[in-house]
Amino acid sequence: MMSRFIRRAPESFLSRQQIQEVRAGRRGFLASAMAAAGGAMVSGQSHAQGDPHILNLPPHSKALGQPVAARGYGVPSKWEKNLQRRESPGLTRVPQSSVSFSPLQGLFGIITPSGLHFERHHQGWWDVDPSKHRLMVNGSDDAMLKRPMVFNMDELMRLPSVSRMHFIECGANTGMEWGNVAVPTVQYTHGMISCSEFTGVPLRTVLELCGADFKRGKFVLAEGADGSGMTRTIPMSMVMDGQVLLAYGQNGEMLRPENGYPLRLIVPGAQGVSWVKYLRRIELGDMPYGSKDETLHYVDLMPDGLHRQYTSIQEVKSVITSPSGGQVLLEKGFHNLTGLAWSGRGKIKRVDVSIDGGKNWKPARLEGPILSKCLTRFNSDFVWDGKPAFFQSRAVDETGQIQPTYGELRKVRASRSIYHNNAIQSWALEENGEVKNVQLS
Ligand SMILES: Nc1nc2c(c(=O)[nH]1)N[C@H]1C(S)=C(S)[C@@H](COP(=O)(O)O)O[C@H]1N2
Ligand SMILES: [Mo]
Repeated sequence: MMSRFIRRAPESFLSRQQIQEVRAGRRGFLASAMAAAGGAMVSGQSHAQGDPHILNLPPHSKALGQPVAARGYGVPSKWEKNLQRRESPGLTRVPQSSVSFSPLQGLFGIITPSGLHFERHHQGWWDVDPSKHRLMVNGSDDAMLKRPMVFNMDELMRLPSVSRMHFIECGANTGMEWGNVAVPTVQYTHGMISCSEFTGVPLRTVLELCGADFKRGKFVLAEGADGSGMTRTIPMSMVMDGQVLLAYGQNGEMLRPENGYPLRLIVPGAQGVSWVKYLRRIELGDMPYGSKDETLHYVDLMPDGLHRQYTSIQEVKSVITSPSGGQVLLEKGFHNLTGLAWSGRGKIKRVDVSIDGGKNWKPARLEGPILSKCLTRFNSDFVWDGKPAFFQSRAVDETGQIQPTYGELRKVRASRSIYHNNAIQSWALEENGEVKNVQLS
């Protein structure tokens, strides 16, 4: 539901004239806003204008509602149609090799509804028949893994399972800001992150079952079944503590096809590309594999002209999701600043918020649960006096890593990267209430 004080971005319910009406404090705002949202709240309107002594109940208070199980699988309210994952126009040449961004500005808490999870496909998505899907586990030589095996989904789902809440962030999230492109909304600056409860079998369990040599085996190769030939090297140091999962579950049900149904790799803290979807093979080896997606792509161009490889950890980062770019504050007075913080190295320890572009900071309230390698929700009070402001958030993780300013980040990384931009995001609030994406160093 829309807040009375914030117009949602970017596909707003309210026209400029309606915003003026609210500012002028005119009654009937609610009715016109609801009508603009796509439906007439007829009785609401007459309620506001009619005789206050006559109880004029809306139809939903006077008649029978919809029958039970009218929908075998529930869907969001028709009033919430605005909240969609969206493709950034012109970002890629074909829609099969593209990204859809999660609408962070309209989400609450830390779990991303599965239908709004961001998508990144290198070669389009598939709805793979789970009865035909197989996972092969082998070694780079016979001694590396004593019992190579092929599992079907039933066999994998019989094994001891765990459920864990983790974020997944594409390494290219916020990538356009390296060039200070200043895309308009938080959906496009930070929407390649989502967070779910995943269920599956620890990869370590399956490797043990197959008789893996954990002394020689230092890396695994994960391979997807789609046409992108997605292969990534995962160091066994990540696998050994049981955090890497062969997952089939997402938010209490099977994975969505867009997210790799029926099987994907979960690599908590690592960039999205390592979370191979439609997972069909795991190979244990003693060297990094140097596949195309870790030598040509997913490398960071450093100031000295060399590329950094295998930088997979998503460093500490945060963003204020509301108010954020494209939104409009309709009134002065109290507003709740809310946002998300995360770190690929563990738990979030603290988030500070600034309303003056980083001159002064105050700690935000962290909402529980605060979990490792998971999104953390923060909130902070803001009383708007009508003057311009610059909203920023700065996260610190349990290892003591602090989110850098653009100035600090560019000193080390320069400006020609695509991936791993974890700089502090700034939103400028203008006197007319409009919020815009700006880059402060
Ligand atoms: N098989 C396969 N796995 C893949 C990809 C892909 O195109 N094919 N894209 C990767 C990238 S770059 C990212 S960011 C994540 C995105 O996961 P999602 O689509 O579930 O959000 O999946 C990764 N795993
Ligand atoms: Mo990605």
